Amino acid sequence: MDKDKLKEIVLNFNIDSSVESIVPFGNGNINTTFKITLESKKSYILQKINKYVFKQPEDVVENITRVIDYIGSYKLSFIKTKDNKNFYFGDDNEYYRMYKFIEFSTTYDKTDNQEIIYNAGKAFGSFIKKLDLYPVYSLHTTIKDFHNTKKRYVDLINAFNNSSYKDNKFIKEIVEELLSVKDVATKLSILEEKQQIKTRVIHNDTKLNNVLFDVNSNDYICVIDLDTIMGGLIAYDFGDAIRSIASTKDETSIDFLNIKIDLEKTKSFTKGFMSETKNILTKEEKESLIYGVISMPVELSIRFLTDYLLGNPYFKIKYQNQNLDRCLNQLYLAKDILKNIDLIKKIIEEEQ
Ligand code: ADP
Ligand code: GN1
Ligand code: MG
Repeated sequence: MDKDKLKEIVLNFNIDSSVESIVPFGNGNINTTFKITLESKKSYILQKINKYVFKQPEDVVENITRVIDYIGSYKLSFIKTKDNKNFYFGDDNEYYRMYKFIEFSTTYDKTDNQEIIYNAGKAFGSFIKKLDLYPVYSLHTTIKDFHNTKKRYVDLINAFNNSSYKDNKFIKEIVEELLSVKDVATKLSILEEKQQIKTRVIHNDTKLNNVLFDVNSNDYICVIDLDTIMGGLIAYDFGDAIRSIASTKDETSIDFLNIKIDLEKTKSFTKGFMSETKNILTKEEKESLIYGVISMPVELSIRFLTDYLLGNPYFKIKYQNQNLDRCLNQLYLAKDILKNIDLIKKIIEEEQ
């Protein structure tokens, strides 16, 4: 984006000096993020909210505001606009928001450090615990059917049948592989549909790089990227984190044959997560966690492939076939998870 235009946007927020630098920041797949440094040396995060993904950006900001206010003294905080709002609607019809830049923080796309992984478990676990009593239906649904794996299958088949790839042997084989695990991957969606597990406030996007860590101590500072905070099953957050954190390779790897589930990492994350949540979870929620571990990589594989077939409107890509590679990455991970399912189940049970 044009830097002069960005500077103009920044001027609509309550800041006390002029902009010294604007640099693209982080590795998020959805929003467009910049680090802003002022001449006064104060730093901020400016984000353009992705309108294709979030159809009602005002609802997104409202949810985040409510949750931050409810938790109280949360490290992530908005900078208000000059007219006292938590977002700015530009003359380009885009929505922008600004956060205080959290100094001495870092994020990881991947780590082999078990202490950081344990702390990531604590970060997401404590976040959910703090929101245990928050009235779930008072939050906006920012993306409908976000973790409805059953619906994700329907969307994939529609995209495939309507795409120019429908006679492509390679893509067809991937779709068939995904369909071969449909029963086990949609088990959670069905339990949610039948309301057999508690719907609670969850984060819904528990990737490792959505946790800020203290650069010096490795402690977590806070969970960020609260755009999808809304009702869901605890197993979605748990499973999404395991697929992101406990893989031997990161999500962008194309070293497919070496993508495996790392059981030590699974254990460290589970320990941290359960140390915060075990006293608030119901028996059914605890028993459901394993299904999250299976369904989340399958669901994400489906989402990446669907996006690829539609021409990549949703996830940002750095090269043309990236969403196909991401789909394969998650599919290889899902297959290895299924092979190790009894061991993973045992790890979860040991921490309850
Ligand atoms: P996306 O929805 O695109 O993933 P995020 O909200 O996760 O966007 O932000 C992208 C990245 O920006 C994060 O992974 C993190 O590195 C960085 N980031 C976001 N907010 C802050 C903040 N308040 N302070 C420091 N870094 C931040
Ligand atoms: C997106 O925004 P980010 O990069 O933290 C996506 C997640 C996916 C993830 C895969 C709102 O997360 O659901 O799991 O990419 N977020 C949204 O990398 O769709
Ligand atoms: Mg993010």
